[in-house]
Amino acid sequence: MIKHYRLGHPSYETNAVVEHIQITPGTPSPLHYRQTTKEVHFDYVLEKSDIVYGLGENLHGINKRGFLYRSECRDISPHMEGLASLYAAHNFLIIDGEEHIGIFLDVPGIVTFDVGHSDMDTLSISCENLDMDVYILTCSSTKEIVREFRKLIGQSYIPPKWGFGYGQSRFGYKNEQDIQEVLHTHHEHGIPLDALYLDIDYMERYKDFTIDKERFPAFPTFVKKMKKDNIHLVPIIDAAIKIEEGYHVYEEGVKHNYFCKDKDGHDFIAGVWPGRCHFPDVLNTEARNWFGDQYRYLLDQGIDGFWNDMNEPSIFYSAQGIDNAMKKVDELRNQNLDIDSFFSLVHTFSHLSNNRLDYELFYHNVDGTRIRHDAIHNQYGYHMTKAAQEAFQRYDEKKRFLLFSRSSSIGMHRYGGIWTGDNSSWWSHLVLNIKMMPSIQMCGFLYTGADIGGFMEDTTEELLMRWLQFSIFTPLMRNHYCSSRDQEAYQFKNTPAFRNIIETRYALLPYVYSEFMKAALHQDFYFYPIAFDYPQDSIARECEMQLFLGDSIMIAPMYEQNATGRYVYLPEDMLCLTMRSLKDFDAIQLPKGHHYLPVDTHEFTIFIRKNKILVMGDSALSTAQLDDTSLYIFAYVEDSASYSYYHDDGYSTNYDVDQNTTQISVCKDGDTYHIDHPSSIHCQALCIMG
Ligand code: MIG
Repeated sequence: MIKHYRLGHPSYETNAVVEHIQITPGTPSPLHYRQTTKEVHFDYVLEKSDIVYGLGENLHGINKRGFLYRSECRDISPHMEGLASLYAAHNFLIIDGEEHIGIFLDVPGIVTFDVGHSDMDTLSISCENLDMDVYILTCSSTKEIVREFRKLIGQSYIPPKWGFGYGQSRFGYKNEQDIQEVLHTHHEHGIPLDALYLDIDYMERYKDFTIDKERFPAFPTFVKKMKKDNIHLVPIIDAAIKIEEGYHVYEEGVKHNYFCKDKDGHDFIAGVWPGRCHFPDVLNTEARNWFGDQYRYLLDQGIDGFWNDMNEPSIFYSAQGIDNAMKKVDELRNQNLDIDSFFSLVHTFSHLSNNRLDYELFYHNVDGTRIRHDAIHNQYGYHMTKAAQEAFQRYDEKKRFLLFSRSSSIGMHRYGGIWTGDNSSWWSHLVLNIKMMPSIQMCGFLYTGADIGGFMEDTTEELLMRWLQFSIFTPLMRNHYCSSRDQEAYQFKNTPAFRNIIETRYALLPYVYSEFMKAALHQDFYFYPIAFDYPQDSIARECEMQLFLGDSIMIAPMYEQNATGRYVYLPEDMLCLTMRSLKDFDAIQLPKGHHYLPVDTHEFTIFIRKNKILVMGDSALSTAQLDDTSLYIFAYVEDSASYSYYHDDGYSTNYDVDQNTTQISVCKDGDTYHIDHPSSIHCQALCIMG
């Protein structure tokens, strides 16, 4: 059951939810409501065994207990343990105990979640915005809560199938030759690839919707040439527009008042990549449509995928901030700097970027209503992405476009996916990646992934290999970095092992894609915690380094340097595949319980659940060359197993039709197995045990 409460008079419509639910008077029970003049608080006393799930893209574990979180979209890195927020505002959490309670705060401003940080037994949510909608979901299970919540917020964004292929990216590829070379080397080593990403260097001095003519002299021809090799180029788009006479995006924006304003009504100036910039007012319908239409410049040249960056929005400095800092320098020049004055000088500069106070300096015109940015701060990335996706649909409503964003809040999940920003090449960030995936997906963002290998700092062969082994399961599979050590899959000694891992991703695509599509279309599950299916199993409730993936499998990634094996807890009997490649694997039936499994550096495991089927196919150099009608069957069959296999053309938007799903089943008949499948699909048993 979902109850909708309204506090105060929310004047801004986030459109996070798509279902209309009548308002229940009063305050959101069973939360304990308190209000001070400055804040509202919702408290809830946690039992020792309660788990708190959710909060999407954030730090720490799957169980959020013990820490403080803040929904405040920020451009922040490195992602240190002490942070309270990253780039997103995902205000949904679940209390899982005797009762199952889902809480969604539909509010565009900043919210703080103290999940047993100040008092280990108290969940305390606070918000400076006194006007908001609160949804309380009560269901018989945690899984049901997630399903109901996802119904409430509407269908998740569905990317084209090539968005599930492997992508390579670097903040540092400079020109056509660099890109060409990266493609060539992947292919030389037989490593599949679907996408090459263009970071800001493709632009003319960091101006959105321009292409540097020296670096890419014949861009449309280059795009076509890449397409022939089944490679999609995916350019980055930044939130801020450079102030420059003659730059048409700037001039049009000024002319039509499409930029955010300062308190005096002038276009607000913020320093970002290109220097002084304006922010398109994507919360204004007309400005949003205009901004979205700018993507046509690239669409017309054959581009069909984008990543939206810096849309928290990130501010290096405001005019006012830099002015104050410079004044401070003048003031202190030639002075004796003691501990106080020295650190105050340092502080002035170190707090220039992404300073909360700068968000109080500009205003949106929300279709006639002037709203100061800080009140709706968490909506900016969402609306930049909405701008793009709506424009793509106007451009070609029959086609899917790849789109993911750095900043997000709930509601945006209908328009695009997210990547998890500037992580580091640390083992702890591989762990964070694993734990973050199910939390993000609970909040509706199904299409997601991290920068594989780590964005900042130098990766190592072992870290990248383990990270890739996990990432063959994530919807977005992109290696992206900015460090000086080359990080492409062919840069290390054991290239064949890297190829095998990425080939296995392509072999897994029939399953990965089928599970993703079913999850998106039916509010079903892609990644989810083991405890969701075993809420009474006290060990399963604490398992965070294993995940269920869809209907048939569990994964238990390797995540430690020098480890050649790990403990795995099976909440039920399973068939364990230890894989080196699609056709080089060992299979062993394991009973429910604890196991130590050897998993050498070039190996990874997949666990098939009882009476479940895993479908795989042959790998190919790109998703376009995959044959999704010829499947290998891996199955653990005690008596019979069946699988709903979803497949489609991978690019059109009429995906929600019954013909796309077919049934495959395996029956045990004495010592033999019989596979039942539609005649349109060819099935071959590769490993069936039971
Ligand atoms: O200030 O475009 O998270 O993926 O490579 C950094 C350069 C701006 C941040 C993104 C990262 C991207 C980088 N961007």
